Amino acid sequence: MLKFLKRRQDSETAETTTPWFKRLTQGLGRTRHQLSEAISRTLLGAKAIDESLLETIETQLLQADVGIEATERIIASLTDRLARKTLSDPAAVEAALQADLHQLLMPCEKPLEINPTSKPYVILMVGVNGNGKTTTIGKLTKRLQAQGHRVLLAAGDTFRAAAVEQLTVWGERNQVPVIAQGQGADCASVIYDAIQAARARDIDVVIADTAGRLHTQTNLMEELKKVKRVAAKLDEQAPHEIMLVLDAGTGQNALQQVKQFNEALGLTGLTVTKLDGTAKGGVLFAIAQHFQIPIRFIGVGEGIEDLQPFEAKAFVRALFWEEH
Ligand SMILES: Nc1nc2c(ncn2[C@@H]2O[C@H](COP(=O)(O)OP(=O)(O)OP(=O)(O)O)[C@@H](O)[C@H]2O)c(=O)[nH]1
Ligand SMILES: [Mg+2]
Repeated sequence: MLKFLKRRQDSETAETTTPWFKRLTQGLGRTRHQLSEAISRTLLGAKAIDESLLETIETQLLQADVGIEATERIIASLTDRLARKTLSDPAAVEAALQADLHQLLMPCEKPLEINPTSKPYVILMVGVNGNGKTTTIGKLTKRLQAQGHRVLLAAGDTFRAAAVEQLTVWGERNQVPVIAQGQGADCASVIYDAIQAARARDIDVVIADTAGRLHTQTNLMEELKKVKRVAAKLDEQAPHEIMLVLDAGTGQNALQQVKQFNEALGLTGLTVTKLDGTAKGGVLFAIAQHFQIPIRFIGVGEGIEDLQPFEAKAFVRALFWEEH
């Protein structure tokens, strides 16, 4: 890449030298290739900074799954800057683009905080089959334990054959109790039991697994509404967190998932997994444009360290990071 586009990597900060930032930059490799590298190449070859350049950038944002509305918003901002003559060179365009992308994500940067007065604090994990709910529970358990919380897991996926076993393995790995009733049991009843058990054992946090379901399966969405009602019988604030787990690789379909699960349950948080396996990581911008739901965590791999709280600034920096 040309010298003038050399990133602000002069400013290697503590944030960009952490192991997590390295994982994040690695994990976002395919999305970076699709989004920022393509844009950098465009800027590099640009003869002039004009509307036609912005049109090319517009196409590239759309191709990277940023979505129509978010792309329009970013291009409107760049067009405005162009009119005010603040985009003097390619580096200025890129800096402005990064600033706009960061601003778009900022409202979604709200880390999960366990309220100690809600005991147990109940986290209900929901989402489409295979999106990473159970794995996220395993990683989250470790994270919460490291913060000093006592955790209990509820095996609320009573549908899939090996689901209870899978959660039990995570329980053993983290040495936390798992409350289960086995396959075919009533999910709401398992979670009710788990909250009661947590009370009896002085547990701080209950994380409840649920079976994967499509947002279009109304009967299965009704089952989740029931879980919510039943949990509220023990504590009217429970579940305190209803977290939808999304697979970044689903791209724009993630928007439909958020919409439908939110309408059914009132989501309080999102986790976006598998950013490492996809070029569609731009979907985070679309999600941020459409919903005011906090993105609590992002996942960039299968390892226990590969789930971290979502930080808008680190995300954008990693997306535009250039290896030395
Ligand atoms: N590469 C990668 N794989 C992930 C990530 N998160 C989860 N996975 C993998 O995705 C697969 C499905 O994960 P699960 O946790 O079983 O998904 P689930 O939502 O519980 O699935 P169901 O219970 O069938 O609905 C597993 O192989 C996980 O290891 C991630 O951030 N990156
Ligand atoms: Mg599962």
